[in-house]
Amino acid sequence: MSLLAKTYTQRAEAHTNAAAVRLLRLMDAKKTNLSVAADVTTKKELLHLADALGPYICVFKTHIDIVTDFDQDLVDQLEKLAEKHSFLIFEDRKFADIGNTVKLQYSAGVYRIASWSHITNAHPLPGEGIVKGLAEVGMPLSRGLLLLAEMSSQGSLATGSYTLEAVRMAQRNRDFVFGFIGQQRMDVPEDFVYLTPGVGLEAKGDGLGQQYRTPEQVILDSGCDVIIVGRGIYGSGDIAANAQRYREAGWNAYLKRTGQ
Ligand code: 5IU
Repeated sequence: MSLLAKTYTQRAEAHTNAAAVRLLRLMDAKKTNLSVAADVTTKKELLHLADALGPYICVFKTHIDIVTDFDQDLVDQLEKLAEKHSFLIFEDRKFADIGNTVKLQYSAGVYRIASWSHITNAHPLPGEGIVKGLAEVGMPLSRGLLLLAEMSSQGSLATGSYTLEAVRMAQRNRDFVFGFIGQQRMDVPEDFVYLTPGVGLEAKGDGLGQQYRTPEQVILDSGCDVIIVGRGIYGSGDIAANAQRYREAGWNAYLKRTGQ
């Protein structure tokens, strides 16, 4: 059976990483492959989005360093909401330094990301030491890592042989690296989970280089697994209704792909 015809639950069997297994199972259980990108700058807004959108999503994606009034209570409450609504937290930190430095950035500082974020991501740019450093912190906590294989923005330099090297790096570190942030699935035998930003049902871009594709293009045509949507959901109107639309579009594309 081809990987793309399998359900998320069936694909969980191909993973040893605890965050990956949890994610794949909860997507089928909740019937959602939607992740919300919560790029908001106050604690109140962030918690509101997590509570209001929690029922519709599998992953809540944060940029914790843009929250002006960040405190430990914010992550305590976020963790409670993750339990309440059964979603995973993904701090979109995009680590990009040498192994020793990212280890400290991941575990220490104001944010102590590893202590609350189930998933985080890293640029393969510095070489494999970045994965090794993050794994030393993340593996004992059952965390999972995504490598940035491609970006959605115009003129991204992460293409061609860079993207292929990202995949090879992931293949060598499958205990911790369970997938990618990318725009299209790469044809390799291993099962990797693809989370894909740059998703919009109406807008085609944002004037700052962002490029949008539809959930169907992402899940069905490009073989990715999770759609990441930010402003398409919280940018205007009824956020729950918007989330439901994206959830349905993403889920229908998955049902079509798996022939369910
Ligand atoms: N994001 C991208 N493109 C990428 C990567 C991350 O847009 O290639 I890697 C992030 C940035 C933002 C979210 O947090 O995903 C997309 O938000 P909008 O749907 O509002 O454009």
